[in-house]
Amino acid sequence: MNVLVTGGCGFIGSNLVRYLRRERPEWTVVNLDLLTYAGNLENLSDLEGDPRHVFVRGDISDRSLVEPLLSTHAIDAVLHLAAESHVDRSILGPEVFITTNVLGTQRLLEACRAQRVKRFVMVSTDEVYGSLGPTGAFTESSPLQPSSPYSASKTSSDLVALAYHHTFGMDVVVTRCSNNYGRYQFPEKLIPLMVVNALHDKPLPVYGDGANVRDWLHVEDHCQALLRALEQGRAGEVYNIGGGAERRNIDIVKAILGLVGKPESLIQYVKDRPGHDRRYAIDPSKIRAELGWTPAHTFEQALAETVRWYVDHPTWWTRVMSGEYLRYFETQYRGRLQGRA
Ligand code: NAD
Ligand code: TDX
Repeated sequence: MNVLVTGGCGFIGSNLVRYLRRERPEWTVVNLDLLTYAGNLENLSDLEGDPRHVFVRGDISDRSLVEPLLSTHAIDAVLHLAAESHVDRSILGPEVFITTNVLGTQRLLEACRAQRVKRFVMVSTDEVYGSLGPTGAFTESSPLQPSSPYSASKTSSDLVALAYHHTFGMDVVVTRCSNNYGRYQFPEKLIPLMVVNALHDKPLPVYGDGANVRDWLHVEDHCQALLRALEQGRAGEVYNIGGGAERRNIDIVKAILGLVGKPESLIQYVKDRPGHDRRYAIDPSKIRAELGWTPAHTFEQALAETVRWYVDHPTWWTRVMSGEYLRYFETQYRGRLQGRA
């Protein structure tokens, strides 16, 4: 079996490429990634020289690249992860989110249709459902009410993928996962950002009152769910993926400070994210019942291991945070810290 992973040099993509090489060693994994600020070949340095991991630098939107790639490598299935993935960036500059996530996904689908790819797994997100009140959880039939330009672009691409199933008969499976954590996550997202700031004794910017809730899932559990969706998912179906680990942001930040031995005085409550979703929670009954998937990691233990990994890999995050990210960090957080809530 030959699979194409798009965005395989990003956080989840690199963990997925490694997971597939380990769990399905006979497969060839072709990794198409543009290497934006979020994509790093260093995330896969341990696979250097592996003949069954083929890296191709390129844009999912470039059909003149993608179609020959699909045919040359006789791609059977695509796991589509490439995207602009950060909500705050989508507020600062929405356009690339529409270009990559919506148009890029449609072009990729079209290339796959032309090349008769047998299965297309669309990696979507729980953010398509919008925000929850204090109780309840998203099911696959919850209304789609995205709040941010990021989540609106993901909702659009998720629906375009389903439209390719309904209209053209393509074999498409959509997954909607909750917040991931683990190694190789770019330090713009909550957990690695807080670790890196704490290690530098910099302020930890908590948006609003810090009581927003996310449902956390270890990235390897997500990878396992994606493999199940690829191998056993039913065409045209949507599968929610979630870990049942709802936590308030402020509790995670305090836990991280405890793990790295830094004082809570580093916490700074800052102006809230515009349109900030209050709470996410996933009902994973469908994927449990149909695909037999359950997460293997428990949050507190896996969070401690994750934090340890960032503490032990300063070279990794120093490198990925250099250049463009540093300029972004300066513009975004200087403003926020001044306008503290
Ligand atoms: P990431 O930002 O770490 O990685 C995205 C990757 O896509 C990068 O390697 C980047 O270089 C690549 N990329 C961007 N534009 C591209 C283009 N035009 N062509 C080719 N490659 C391109 O993102 P992530 O957190 O690993 O998320 C991966 C996917 O999973 C995304 O689709 C995201 O929406 C979805 N998702 C993420 C989470 C989460 O918690 N991180 C949760 C649910 C779903
Ligand atoms: O500095 C911060 N301070 C803060 O309070 C950052 C970066 C985040 N937050 C809050 C905002 C959210 O409530 O922490 C929570 C998590 O924020 P992010 O890590 O930016 O993730 P989120 O916005 O929830 O989106 C993530 O989960 C769903 C991923 O980035 C998406 O790609 C995925 O689809």
